[in-house]
Amino acid sequence: MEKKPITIIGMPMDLGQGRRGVDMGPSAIRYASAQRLLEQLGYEVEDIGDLPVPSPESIQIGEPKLKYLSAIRQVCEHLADTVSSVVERKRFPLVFGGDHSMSIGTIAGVSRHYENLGLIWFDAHGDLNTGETSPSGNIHGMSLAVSLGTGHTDLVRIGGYFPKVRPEHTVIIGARELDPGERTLIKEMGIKVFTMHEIDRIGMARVMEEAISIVSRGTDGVHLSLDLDGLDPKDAPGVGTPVPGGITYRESHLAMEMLAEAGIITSAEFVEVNPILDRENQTAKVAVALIGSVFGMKIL
Ligand code: EXY
Ligand code: MN
Ligand code: MN
Ligand code: MN
Repeated sequence: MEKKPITIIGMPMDLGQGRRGVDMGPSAIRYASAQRLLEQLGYEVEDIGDLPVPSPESIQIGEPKLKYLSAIRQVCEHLADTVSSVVERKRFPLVFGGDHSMSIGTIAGVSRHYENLGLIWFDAHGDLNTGETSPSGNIHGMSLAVSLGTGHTDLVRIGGYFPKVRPEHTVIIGARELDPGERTLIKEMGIKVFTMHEIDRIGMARVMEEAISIVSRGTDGVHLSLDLDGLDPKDAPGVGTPVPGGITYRESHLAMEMLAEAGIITSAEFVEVNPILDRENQTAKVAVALIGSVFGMKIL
């Protein structure tokens, strides 16, 4: 990967789910020395700080099937503009979360600069629900559907256009908890999902070879949306929706190392780090180690 200058953006989003603490994720990742590691790898790095997010106590929850819809829309519009200006300055946007609803904004801000954006969604979940299918009304479980153009119009239209990405340029890696509505959408849209079953059967190296080929075919950029709950909770305990039987620490590093080798990633976000649920900042440290691997840190 060329050593493009990097801009870190903190996105303390916690309105997309109900467990307090994930808004401290950006601080936890900074505390695990993300910027220092990237500079040691030879990158010029700026950190523009955290974007503002209203506290859940200070606003109305709104429609129970789309909790905090209006505030999340406003925050994601601001994030989209901020990310877009980073891309315009020919810098690499690296966003620290915050819950996964923020990716609606990140992807809106990135995809306007590409004809066809590829997307790698590393996650235990599909994040493919809509207000109609969601079991929780939490928008962090809808963010991939929204980026694919499916969901409430106030979210789908963020950035002023839709869809942001197409199913044929999208892969999900690590899924092991999918709701009925998500399974239906996966079939309808033909989204490629490498569940934990595939990872166990064919191995992460083969999964990544296939995933890299899918997301780079016919695209001019690739976004990595890495939800730390894609890893096994033993390796990443500090997440709001842990699911046992996840991707191991080494499998996740192999995935990042292969992405670095392929040199295809043009923007990235690391989300769902919740320090309140963590053990001695372990999950933020894992996030930083994975950031190092995707930016070219090698074992030897
Ligand atoms: N599928 C469940 C829901 O929609 O509520 C759980 C979603 C968890 C989403 C986390 C961010 O990946
Ligand atoms: Mn907050
Ligand atoms: Mn997610
Ligand atoms: Mn998840």
